Amino acid sequence: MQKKTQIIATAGHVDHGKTSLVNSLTGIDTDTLAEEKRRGLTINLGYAYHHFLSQKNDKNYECTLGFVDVPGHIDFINNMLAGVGAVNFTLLVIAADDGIMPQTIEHLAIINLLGIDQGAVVITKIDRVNSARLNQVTQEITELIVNSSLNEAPLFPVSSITKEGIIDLLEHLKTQTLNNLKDKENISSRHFRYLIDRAFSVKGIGTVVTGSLQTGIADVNNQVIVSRTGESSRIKGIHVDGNSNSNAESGERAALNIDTKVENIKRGDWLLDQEIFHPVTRIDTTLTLINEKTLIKPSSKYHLYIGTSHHIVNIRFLDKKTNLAQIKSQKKIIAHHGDRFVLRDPGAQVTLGGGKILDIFVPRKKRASEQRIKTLFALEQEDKIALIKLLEISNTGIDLHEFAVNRNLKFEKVTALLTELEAYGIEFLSFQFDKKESRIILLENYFEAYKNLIVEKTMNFQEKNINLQGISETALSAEIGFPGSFVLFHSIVQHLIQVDILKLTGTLLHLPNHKISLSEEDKAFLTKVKPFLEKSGNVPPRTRELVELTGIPLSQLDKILRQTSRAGSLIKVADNRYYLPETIMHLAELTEQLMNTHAEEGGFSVIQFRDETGIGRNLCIEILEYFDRVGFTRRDGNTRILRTDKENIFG
Ligand SMILES: Nc1nc2c(ncn2[C@@H]2O[C@H](COP(=O)(O)OP(=O)(O)O)[C@@H](O)[C@H]2O)c(=O)[nH]1
Ligand SMILES: [Mg+2]
Repeated sequence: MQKKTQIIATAGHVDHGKTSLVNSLTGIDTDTLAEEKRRGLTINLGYAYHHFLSQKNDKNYECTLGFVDVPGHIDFINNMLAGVGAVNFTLLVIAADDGIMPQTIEHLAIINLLGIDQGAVVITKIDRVNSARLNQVTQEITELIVNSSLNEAPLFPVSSITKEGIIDLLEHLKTQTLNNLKDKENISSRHFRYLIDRAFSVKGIGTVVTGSLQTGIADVNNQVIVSRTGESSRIKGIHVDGNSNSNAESGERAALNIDTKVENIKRGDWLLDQEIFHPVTRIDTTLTLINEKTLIKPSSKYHLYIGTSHHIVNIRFLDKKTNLAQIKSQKKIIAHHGDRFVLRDPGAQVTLGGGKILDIFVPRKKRASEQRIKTLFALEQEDKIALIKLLEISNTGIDLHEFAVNRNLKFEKVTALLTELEAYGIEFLSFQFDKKESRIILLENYFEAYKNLIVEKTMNFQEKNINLQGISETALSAEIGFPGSFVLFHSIVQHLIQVDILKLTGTLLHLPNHKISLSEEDKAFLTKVKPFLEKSGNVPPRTRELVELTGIPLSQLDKILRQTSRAGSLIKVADNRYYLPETIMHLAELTEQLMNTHAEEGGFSVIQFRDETGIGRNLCIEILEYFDRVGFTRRDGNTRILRTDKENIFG
């Protein structure tokens, strides 16, 4: 039988009858703590379930109404935020006798900031008032909600003492559950994300967490990441309100037994798929203030509530005219596009505002440039529109891996979006990199503009430097002032080589028809020098040694060596050492083998390179530094890694 679940959080002022209402609806008392009993007041989140079978269009459904009962008292607003932070449906509870009170207003503001637009308003304690009072309070509530996300929510007058109105409310909630087409999209297109509200240890079973699946599916034996530590952990068992299950889906609450120490987990942490684990300290967001006059000071520390977690952050508006802001947190935050947050003041006394996460990949520079603001506006849109708008404005392309992680999209979903874009006739190029499945897409128009510029600059260079074979990739990139990443420029150049618009000789780029002919003198020189270089293999003679071997005077030899290397016939590795291109190619091949052997360690050292090639250490360093310069390798501390295939650099 198909399942349908609706998780509902209560909200409203203390003593207005939230806990009694959940009890009337489910028969369960959620105030279970001794202190809660003694004080007659909810402190921590309480959970209660109501199960029922239902039918729709001749189909049977196993349905669950899950209630998260939150505290109304101002002292426990943290817990209230954690409760509503995990749901998309709320019951705003207001007592008929008291009417609208401070936490009624504050909780409604929070619901509004969290963008919760599904829910009902429940007027409780109607047994205590006459009909005139009920009409009056109904009128006041209608006026209160009109400008909030609950403006379309129905009103239910009830009494938990006489049970008047309870059945009507329950029937309404049941219908809502059935109509709530469980977000199939959230299950098929998005990775597993699970928000933790409790963690404890059970004798003989181990660590158990309870919480809600925000997206995706949990299956027994899945490996998931524990956000606090980044460690991988196995799901050993799944309980959906009391019953052992083989899986749980987006929208459901579930208890998971996981293979991790309980000390590693707290309320507010996440379990998530490895693919989307990306903790950050800077996030770009929208920010709406409840009171427009509130001054947000970049130097103040604010309280940020997101999901079921709490962080101390700095926040600043990126642009005075917009509602775009940047959050900076000392501790890492787990968030994804579209997540809502609430901001409270430095003393954690008042709710100031809230907003929506736009981007967890914040650029290090130009954080509030015109281009960045445009990008953030594009990011406000839903997936497909955002992709189209980003393509239009991104002259440095869109990194699809980042796009997918930011939005918690499976890569298949991104690929499907690209197919849709193509069907619309939007033309773009897709450049693939070594990182698995990662790609940058670039609008055709931008590519064309770069192509024309590259051809023009290469031609100019050739005209000005008639005795040079071509221009290096780095020089060309600087020449056209390429605004994007090294990898993107490299990919564009590679693409132009493949379609015969550019040609690579040695490490120099030129137009295909461009050839420089060596002077007779240079040719004679090469014929004379080449045998010495060939004979000496991986360690060619230094310039001074060549003087002795060839009998050509140093100053003259130096000049000809430089000239022939500019023409691409020799490669200058150090000031006093020139290599034949084929020897460099051979060393590059050894380097690739070395990289393969040491892939697991993440790179190779100078010593390993020395042992592989049999070349002395000092010369090894010179060769590797040359490889770094031309973009074949990259140094990272004591190790080196390959940046690209040797063919891309050495032709
Ligand atoms: N007369 C009357 N009292 C109620 C009703 N609902 C709750 N109460 C009482 O109001 C007090 C606070 O209720 P509780 O559910 O704990 O409120 P909460 O703080 O919003 O969870 C308790 O003494 C309840 O018995 C109602 O519908 N009618
Ligand atoms: Mg309560």
